[in-house]
Amino acid sequence: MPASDHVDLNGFIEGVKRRNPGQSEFVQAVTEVAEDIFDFIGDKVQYHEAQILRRIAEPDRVVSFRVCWQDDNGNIRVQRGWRVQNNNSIGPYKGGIRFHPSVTESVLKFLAFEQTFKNALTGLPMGGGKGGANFNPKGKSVNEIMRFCQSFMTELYRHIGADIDVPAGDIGVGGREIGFMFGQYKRITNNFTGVLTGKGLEWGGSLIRTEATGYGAVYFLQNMLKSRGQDVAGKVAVISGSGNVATHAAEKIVALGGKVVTLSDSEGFVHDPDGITQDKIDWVKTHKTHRRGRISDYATEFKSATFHGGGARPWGVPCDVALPCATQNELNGEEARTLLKNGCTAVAEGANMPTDLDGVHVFKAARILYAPGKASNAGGVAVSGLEMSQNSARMSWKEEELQTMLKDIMSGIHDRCLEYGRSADGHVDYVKGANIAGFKKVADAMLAFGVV
Ligand code: NDP
Ligand code: 2IT
Repeated sequence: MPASDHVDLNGFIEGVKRRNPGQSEFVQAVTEVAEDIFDFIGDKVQYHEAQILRRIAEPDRVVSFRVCWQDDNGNIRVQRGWRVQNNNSIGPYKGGIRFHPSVTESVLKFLAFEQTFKNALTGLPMGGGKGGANFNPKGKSVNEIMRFCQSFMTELYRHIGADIDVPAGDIGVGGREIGFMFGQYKRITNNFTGVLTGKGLEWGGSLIRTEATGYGAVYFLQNMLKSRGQDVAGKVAVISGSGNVATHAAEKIVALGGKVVTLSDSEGFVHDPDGITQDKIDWVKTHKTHRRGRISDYATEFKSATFHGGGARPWGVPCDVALPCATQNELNGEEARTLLKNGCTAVAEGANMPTDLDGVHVFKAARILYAPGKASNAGGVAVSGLEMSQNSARMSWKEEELQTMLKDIMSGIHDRCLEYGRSADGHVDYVKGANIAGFKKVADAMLAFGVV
């Protein structure tokens, strides 16, 4: 066997750390995947020889650029923007854009790496990418957001294209921001093409894209529960976040007869023991998106709820199922143990890498139903893939057709996790299943291409 980083897991991780100094989120994401892949490729010499994991863990390219814009007071502001194109072996780069002050190259590299596996799991032809900027949309006027989006796209446009790289939304980027970016792309290139997804319905968007990530996460949870003869109906759910993914996950839990008792934002969480009903979810959507308000106001609006501030997280509230839907590393090992102690038996991640490595190990060891984001939150990018298909064919599918496709894709991902994650005693390690199934598809394509 030729000398290879793949021979020894610790040596491989040390190499990743050495080559990516200070990039803890990226190292964390690669470590979680490598722990499973090393077992799988132990007896598969072709993957070692071709250094496949080493190559997937090195982005094809990282583009970084300056984004200048002018605030409402006339001050010139300078932000940093990026697009990480991780891997396009099975299709054009595809993944969201995040605007948040915590965005760094490390965060976007971890997200683009995860996206590569997630997109492979959907069964659709999409590679992995991610972009964003350290821009804080909070407290900015709509005009400031528009100017920022236009400036961001004035650089990004040269790196993307319907068959090259197709961005979408993520934290801080929703329909409004996609509109501003698409408008600027079209203006610069004079090209009306499916270069972004999450577009408005009037200009090439797909039905159910907005709902797809949250709904998909609950469909995945449903699939996991079914494998143990259970259902969402009657289950108490703890959810973090109060943005796109959290509110739509909550909506689907409620529609299926479950009870949602928490939502959160970066300031804290609300606990509503009476249940967060559809009316209350609608209020949250309007309050957070259109009024850009805080989740703490929920407890003023609805007297049944209490607000827990200081950045408190909801994992101490007793529940049957938990859905972390806010951000990375929002659930640590201790919080994972608290969830288990309080009776939680299933976790479906709506966010990307919300559970830290300690927490992942706690859930894996407890053998609960635990779905990693790359499997359970893939519904969003899956419907983005369907938006690309509709744009290419210049047609649009009906809502019922898309709902059926989303459900089928989520159960297909569940099947893929079973194929590679089920052990001899019948237990399913969904993290392992998702990592191996995603890896294998990308790896086999890379083998076909030779050394490129
Ligand atoms: P939104 O911007 O709509 O909402 C983000 C939510 O998370 C807000 O409630 C926000 O609170 C909270 N949040 C963000 N950062 C932090 C932080 N550092 N600490 C605590 N809370 C935080 O984003 P989305 O709902 O779209 O995204 C949520 C997660 O889901 C992300 O991990 C994203 O990558 C992932 N995801 C999103 C998909 C999509 O289609 N949108 C697809 C797949 C995954 P606050 O308002 O205080 O900032
Ligand atoms: O993390 C994700 O999968 C997303 N933010 C959605 C990406 C997409 O291209 O729809």
